Amino acid sequence: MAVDLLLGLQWGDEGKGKIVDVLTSNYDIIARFQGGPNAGHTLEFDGIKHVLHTIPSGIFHKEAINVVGNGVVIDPVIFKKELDNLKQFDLDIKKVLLLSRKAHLILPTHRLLDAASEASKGKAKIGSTLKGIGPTYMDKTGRNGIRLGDLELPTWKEKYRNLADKHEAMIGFHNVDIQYDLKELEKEFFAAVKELKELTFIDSEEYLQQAQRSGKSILAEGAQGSLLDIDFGTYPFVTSSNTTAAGACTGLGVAPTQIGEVYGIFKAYTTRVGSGPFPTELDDEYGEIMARVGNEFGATTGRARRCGWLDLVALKYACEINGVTQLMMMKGDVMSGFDKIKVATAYKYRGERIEHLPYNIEPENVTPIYEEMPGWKEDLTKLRSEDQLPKELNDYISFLEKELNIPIKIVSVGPDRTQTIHR
Ligand code: 2SA
Ligand code: MG
Repeated sequence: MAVDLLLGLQWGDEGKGKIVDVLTSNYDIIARFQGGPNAGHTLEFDGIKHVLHTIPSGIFHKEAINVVGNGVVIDPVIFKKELDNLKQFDLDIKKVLLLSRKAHLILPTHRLLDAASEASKGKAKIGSTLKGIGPTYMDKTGRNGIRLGDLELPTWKEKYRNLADKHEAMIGFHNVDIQYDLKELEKEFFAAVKELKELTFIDSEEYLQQAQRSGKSILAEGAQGSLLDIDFGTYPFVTSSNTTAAGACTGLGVAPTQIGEVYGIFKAYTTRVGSGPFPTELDDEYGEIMARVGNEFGATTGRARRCGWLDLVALKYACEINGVTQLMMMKGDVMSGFDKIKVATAYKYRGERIEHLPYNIEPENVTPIYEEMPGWKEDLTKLRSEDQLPKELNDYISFLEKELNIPIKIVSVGPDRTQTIHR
């Protein structure tokens, strides 16, 4: 059986959590392959909203097995809180949640280093979620990291001490005023590690290969979005992992030849949280409505998300990098009542029209060139089938399908599981 991928095509918050939840009934295993508690995957069903950070979005379906892959970074403290929130669901957590021994640990000092690094950058800060993501991946690639599997060894505390001491010295180098009480943070950390060690650790690459051989279906769940990819995103305003399709191969131990469908999720408009260029960003009433009606606030940090029109130049780029085979369009309902809808189909780049994403998309280099079409008036949130969609929305969908040359298979009309139209 192939491994299918589900990826965000913009700057994150496309609605991955909801769609994984909708698709989970088709899969035996849901696996996260990168990122960590910087992610905020929101699921809504039975009138309740749930936000997951590190735990895969298949957790609410009792039959699904959820794997946290080697490419993920885990903060035991946040993980413990997520587990505590799940206690009300009566899950056999040791059975339905499996953690890769090769996943790296976020230490309290990684979080402090993240804060120090951001503070030292001043206005040029990345706008990170301050969850210690960058410093943890730095220790991974720098070959200093502590992995989940290390917790099974008697020497891990020694390794921890050496690394934490080094981090403290590094915090000093940043020369910023970061207040902290490491003893307190460590108390919380060690208590959380103790609970983490109660869970099931596996060699996840081996587990997933074996699962495939025995005919199990696997869905790999991406976090953040393609434009936040460490290689292909708007560097340096990116996260520290490969959020694109290739990240699923390295983050799970799945070969490229084993990848099946690549589901690409995008919003009918665009949002971005944190710093960095955003060519179609709006500072007008349309952007204000997107933010308000779309409830565009960070699911992890609560920060207001920046909003703008759909950027097809960037979206095409993401579809190509990921090899997207099916698209899913989210939040069209938010734009109901707009008299017009705009889509950037090209950029004016240093005076010339271009249709690809250039190296530098800072505002001084890039101005979007828009196509405009009429909006739809109808409230979409109660619609449940394709034949109920208003003509203007169908025209918008057809336009995007033609431009991207990929079918849009799901149109989401609200956050709830049931507000999902299959085409
Ligand atoms: P980090 O913390 O080092 O990964 O931050 C680097 C950049 O990546 C962005 N980033 C995100 N963007 C959108 N959504 C994310 N998850 C949360 C959510 C974010 C939140 O679902 O809303 O609550 O603020 C996410 N995680 C990282 C981040 O904004 C930086 O630009
Ligand atoms: Mg999110």
